[in-house]
Amino acid sequence: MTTRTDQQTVLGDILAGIERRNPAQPEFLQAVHEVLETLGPVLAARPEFADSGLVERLCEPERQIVFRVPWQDDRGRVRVNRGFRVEFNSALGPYKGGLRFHASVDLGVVKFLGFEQIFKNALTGLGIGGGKGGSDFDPHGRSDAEVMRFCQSFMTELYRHIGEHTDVPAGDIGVGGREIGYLFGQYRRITNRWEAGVLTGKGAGWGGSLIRPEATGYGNVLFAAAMLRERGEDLEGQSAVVSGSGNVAIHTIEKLWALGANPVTCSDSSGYVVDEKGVDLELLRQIKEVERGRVDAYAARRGASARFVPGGSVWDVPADVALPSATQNELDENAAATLIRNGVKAVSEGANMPTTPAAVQAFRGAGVAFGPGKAANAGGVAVSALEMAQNHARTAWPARRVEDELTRIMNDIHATCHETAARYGAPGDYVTGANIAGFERVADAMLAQGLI
Ligand code: NDP
Ligand code: 2IT
Repeated sequence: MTTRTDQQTVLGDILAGIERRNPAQPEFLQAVHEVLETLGPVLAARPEFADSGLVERLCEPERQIVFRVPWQDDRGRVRVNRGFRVEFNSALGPYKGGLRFHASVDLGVVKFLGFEQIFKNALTGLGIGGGKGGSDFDPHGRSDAEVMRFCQSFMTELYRHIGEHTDVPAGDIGVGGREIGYLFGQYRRITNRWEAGVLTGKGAGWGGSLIRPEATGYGNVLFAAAMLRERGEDLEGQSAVVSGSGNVAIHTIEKLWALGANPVTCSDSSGYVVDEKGVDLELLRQIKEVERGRVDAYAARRGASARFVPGGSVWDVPADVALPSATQNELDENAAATLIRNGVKAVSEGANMPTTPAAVQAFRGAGVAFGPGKAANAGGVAVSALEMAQNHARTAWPARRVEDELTRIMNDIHATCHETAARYGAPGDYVTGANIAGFERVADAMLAQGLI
């Protein structure tokens, strides 16, 4: 009989091997570390997982594709970027996960995102494997024509690796409806196929699902509400601090208003805005979605209630609930200490891995309800899977049906994480619950499918 301590030692050895083989990939190692440190109890209870090398297999992507993306800017200058697609795990379905266009993208970043995606997608209960991709292309300040040429060049290589039954990309940072349109158009030209299910996040008029743009932010707020409900509270009247001002942040703010909460901030990489009257959603959408502007413009146009703090930390703003919705490692232990001092009750991750390990520890130690991204932001990919289902059936569901399904899925994920944490001796710990529940589903499938 193996004990949890034995298993933690085995996991420590596995981790050391992964660190040796993947130098200079700090985000990937951080994501792996955070999962492996919670798996001891499940490996002790299910020795067949440890005996079959499942953890080692799960940490090695099935396939990693790195490619050149040449394109021409508006001045006629030739530019070269690097493209990535990491097809991490297909035990539960076709690889599924977004594409990120941001200057910081490298193989380690894509691997961290792909690794997280395996467990997130498993938690949705739907048939989707894990993958992620992107490029170090920086879309800031680029014209529509430049973005289109870049997307066409990117897809000219990517098309051969993807397909509705193989690998289904979607959006992430820097990739929204505009980019998915250009990517889909190029895929269709090259393949001469109307293969709607090859990409998700499409426009509602040509194969996209209603509520997909809203799904990540809405889902995260529903997850936060479920965590509060578990503690006998709700979102009504609670103040909320939100970071970011992109797809996830905007729809987080929208759902917070709808549930009676008061979102008081948004941010971007230049600083944050705090608005005493709560964020004016219409103005924020006009600036971000129509004008593709920055949050300082929001403060300038909003009037006396709002102020822009250049370069500051949005987590200095006191609130009952915090919803990090920008990027990885944006909330560190100093920020956590400030939030805790200011009485935060719940933290729910709209972004992927926005909270540093020390900050997660601080929240756990202070008894703050903490929803890890792989559970809390799974609503986006869940509705992507519903988009694939609609594409396959050549139908389109009404918004109400999609939103009802999203609500059910988020409540199910919350319940699964909560029950799993309790079953494995960590009551109230959603990190352990999410990691073990996601792991068990993928590991059972891999075990059944032989040495893959
Ligand atoms: P967007 O590109 O729409 O918005 C990203 C926002 O985050 C912008 O406000 C951007 O500001 C800010 N941001 C990005 N990088 C940094 C940085 N290094 N420092 C500070 N701010 C930064 O992306 P999304 O809203 O789609 O994604 C946000 C997060 O949510 C990401 O972690 C993503 O992986 C995650 N996510 C997204 C899903 C989706 O469906 N879109 C699903 C699940 C998770 P700036 O313009 O200044 O860079
Ligand atoms: O991180 C994520 O889950 C996403 N960017 C969405 C992935 C998807 O396939 O919809």
